[in-house]
Amino acid sequence: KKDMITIGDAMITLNPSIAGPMRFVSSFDRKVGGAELNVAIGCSRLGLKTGWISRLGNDEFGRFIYNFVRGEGIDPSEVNFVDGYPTSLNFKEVMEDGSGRTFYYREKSPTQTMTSDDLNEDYIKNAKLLHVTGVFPAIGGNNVSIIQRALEIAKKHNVLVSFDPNIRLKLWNKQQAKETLSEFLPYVDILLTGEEEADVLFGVSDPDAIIEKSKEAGISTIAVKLGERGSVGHKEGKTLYANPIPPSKVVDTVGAGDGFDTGFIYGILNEWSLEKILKFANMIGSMVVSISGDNEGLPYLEEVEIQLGEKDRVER
Ligand code: KDG
Repeated sequence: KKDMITIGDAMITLNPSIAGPMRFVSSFDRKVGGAELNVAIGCSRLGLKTGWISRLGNDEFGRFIYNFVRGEGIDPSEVNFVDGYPTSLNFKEVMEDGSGRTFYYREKSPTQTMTSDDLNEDYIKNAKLLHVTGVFPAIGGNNVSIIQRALEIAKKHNVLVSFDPNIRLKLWNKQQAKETLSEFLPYVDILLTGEEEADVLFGVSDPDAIIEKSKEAGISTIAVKLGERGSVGHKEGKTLYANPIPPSKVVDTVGAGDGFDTGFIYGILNEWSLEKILKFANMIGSMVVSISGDNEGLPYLEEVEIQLGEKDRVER
């Protein structure tokens, strides 16, 4: 049985070799990105059994991502290569303070060739948790109905559902995002959201108000990610605020939210207390921003334990 599986669209991420406006960047490092895949990578590094459902272009970049996924120990058995749809690209601009912009080349994503009939019910049934986000449904094709069907299968078999709205306004507008993602909420057990995304979904951005609205939508476990201000969690009727854990250095903020999700999911599957989960998830988010790349900073379990002071680090 898998601990967590996800459905997502991945890309070759081209990370700039220098900070500053992209028009002056002349070389890029070839990396891998994709919000849902990042979470699978993070969970796998923590020691969970993971799987990723996707499609890749039948090309060199597709092969590279496939092998990367395998190298991270993620099950790729529900990933197929398709002709005529090149593997997507994402060029990143990163400023000196770690903030930045992304430029997608993903109008014809290989995942647009999938339909909900391609979903393997047994595969979903045999997972403890299904993680979905707002990126995959924003890609077009049949992606909305694929997520809808996956959620129905998950509910039917009591598979936990975690959901990160991950609203990418370069892919769709707020109205489209709200209409589509609101339909998913009745299936969600764990909501992992930022304040701005909650504002799109619920029209509120204060953590207490977000928690209220989420509960009205039937969601019992909630995390509100506040970035450098920490996070607020709600579980079993209890709401807690967790202090931020400042990173050693802010290098690249992309992927911090995925890192938080990874830690939160790990804590839920291990039935930890909310306090412990929030601290762990905040720590992973903080570790991710100190390293360049969308998922390179996602830590192995032992590295988090060392950072949390639970384990000693032996250097030499
Ligand atoms: O959350 C990080 C992702 O956003 C990044 O790895 C790639 O932009 C991306 C996406 O759409 O998945």
